[in-house]
Amino acid sequence: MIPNYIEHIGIAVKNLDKSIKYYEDILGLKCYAIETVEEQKVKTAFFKVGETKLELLEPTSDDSPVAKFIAKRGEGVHHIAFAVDNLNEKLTQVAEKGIKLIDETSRKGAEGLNIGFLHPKSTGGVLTEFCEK
Ligand code: CMX
Repeated sequence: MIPNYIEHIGIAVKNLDKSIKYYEDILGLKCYAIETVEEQKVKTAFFKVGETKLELLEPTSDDSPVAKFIAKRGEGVHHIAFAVDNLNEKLTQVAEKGIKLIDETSRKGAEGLNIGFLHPKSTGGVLTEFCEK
């Protein structure tokens, strides 16, 4: 299974406004969308860098997976998302190869994408997301 490209890199932040300022003022990128994903308990901000995006993730509650991540590890790179075709088929394929899935089947993520996560404990410590338009 070959992913098409890196769709986005997720970055956990404590304060979205403060972090947006860094990416805009220092790196010169432009935030093109801010979206709250209720199901994931995060507020997101997106930047395009070529074909790949950066997704800043601010937790919206203390029991958000991102709040837990920041409490344990601090701010920083949280996950890598690969664009794939036939998402559910790809999740099944990697599970058959022994990878632990967080999502057995796809669910809805930011920007209306279908998403599915692989557990970092079976991917060498990198929380991995597959997504499909
Ligand atoms: N990257 C790497 N390792 C991670 C991690 C991450 N993002 N998040 C947690 N871990 C590690 C922890 O450090 C911990 O390791 P140790 O046992 O060695 O300390 C282990 O995984 C278990 O972590 P935990 O804090 O006990 O948290 P949970 O098991 O409750 O949850 C996870 C971990 C990955 C299953 C959960 O965060 C999850 O389901 N994530 C997917 C959903 C998500 O992250 N949504 C937010 C973004 C959504 C979006 O992009 O829209």
